Amino acid sequence: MKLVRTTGRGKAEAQRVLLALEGRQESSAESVAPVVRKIIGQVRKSGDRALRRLVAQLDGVSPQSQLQIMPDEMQLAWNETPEAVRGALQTAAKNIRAFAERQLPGKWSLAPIPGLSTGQLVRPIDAVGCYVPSGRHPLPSSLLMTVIPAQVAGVERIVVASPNPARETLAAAHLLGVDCFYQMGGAQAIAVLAYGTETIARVDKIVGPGNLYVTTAKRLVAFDCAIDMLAGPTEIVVTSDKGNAAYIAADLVAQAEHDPHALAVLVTTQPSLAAEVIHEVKTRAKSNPVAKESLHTRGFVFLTGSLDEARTITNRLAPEHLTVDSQADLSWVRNAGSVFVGDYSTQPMGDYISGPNHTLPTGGLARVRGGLSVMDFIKLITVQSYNRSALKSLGPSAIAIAEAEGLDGHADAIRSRSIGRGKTSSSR
Ligand code: HSO
Ligand code: ZN
Repeated sequence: MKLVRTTGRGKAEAQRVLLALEGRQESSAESVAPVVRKIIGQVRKSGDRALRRLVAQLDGVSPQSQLQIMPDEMQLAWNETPEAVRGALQTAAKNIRAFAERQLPGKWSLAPIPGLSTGQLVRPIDAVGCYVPSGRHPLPSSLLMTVIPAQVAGVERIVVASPNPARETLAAAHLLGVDCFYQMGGAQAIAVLAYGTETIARVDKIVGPGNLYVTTAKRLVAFDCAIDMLAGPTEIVVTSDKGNAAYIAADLVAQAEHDPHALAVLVTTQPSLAAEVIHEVKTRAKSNPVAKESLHTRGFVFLTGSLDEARTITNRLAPEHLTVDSQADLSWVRNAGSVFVGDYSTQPMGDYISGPNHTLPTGGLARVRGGLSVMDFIKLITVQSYNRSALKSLGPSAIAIAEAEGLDGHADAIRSRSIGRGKTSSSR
């Protein structure tokens, strides 16, 4: 990890590092965009035929096998999954579901004046696609994290796409009762979800993490099909003066092992903690080549002159995962995807089992949004209902604004309900 001092002679360099990190999302997307655009074009033009070819070529799915995975196959995967993993998946699912249920907003109504009722309805999106990557590691946990909030929201058609899904991923799908699972991945899967083929209907929104091809495809289809967010490599920031160096190092290594481009940062005012963590990380990453690489290139320890500065830097980084020392720290946190408090709240617990979603904003997106939630799968539809006297009471104000905007048709629509008011004095 690279030690960055924010005081003394290190100040200017620290600013440069911070500025670079603030703009970290600008990715290598451009390099793969032409290929991805071509794949999307082929799927849109030739549908199933193109999909078959691309899936055979790029996902290694044999041309004979069915792209749709049938429920009995998922059942079989469940049966063959070790008891301990099944139990763990059940516990995780229960906690993720309870958390999502608590997040679900309700319908309500409000009467600004007698005779006018305004309110909101909560409606699920009709159809969503959950992308579950199976690159370096199969991620059954990501299936739980995307499908469960969609189910809690009441989404009717949930389509899961995953290339070469692992047994555990299929088992997780069985546990949740997923009935629409396609083995397809990469840009071709995103294209199918966004535009459909002769046999697979399109969805309204695509969620879930993915590699550079998936992310680029999501960006390219985003005008035609909603997406959750453009998720980049995993990030961890630990902002601590009192934490245990070994625990902090273990958490840094844990998230760093996801990706050679993962970002792992410690922000502290304590030189001794900085030194200990750097030392511990070195030892712990030895046997973990991916973590070793990312910690070497994208591992930073910011040693600041004050707590205030440590907090400002943390908020400027707007990390995906943030660990702080105590509950009191929550008061200064403004930008973070998910916060972990204290020595025992190790981040992998959040990745798997606690309940909050692990699909989180990266690349500074935590400045403007939180993690995936039930809110990503619903719409708030507003409603208003007037009786005649309420229209009479608020109508003149609306007419005044309509006239100020020069929109006579608007004013007339209100007047036509004969609420007993002619043109206002300001009318032309
Ligand atoms: N830390 C990842 C999620 C994950 N970890 C899945 C293990 N499996 C992004 O939040
Ligand atoms: Zn993780």
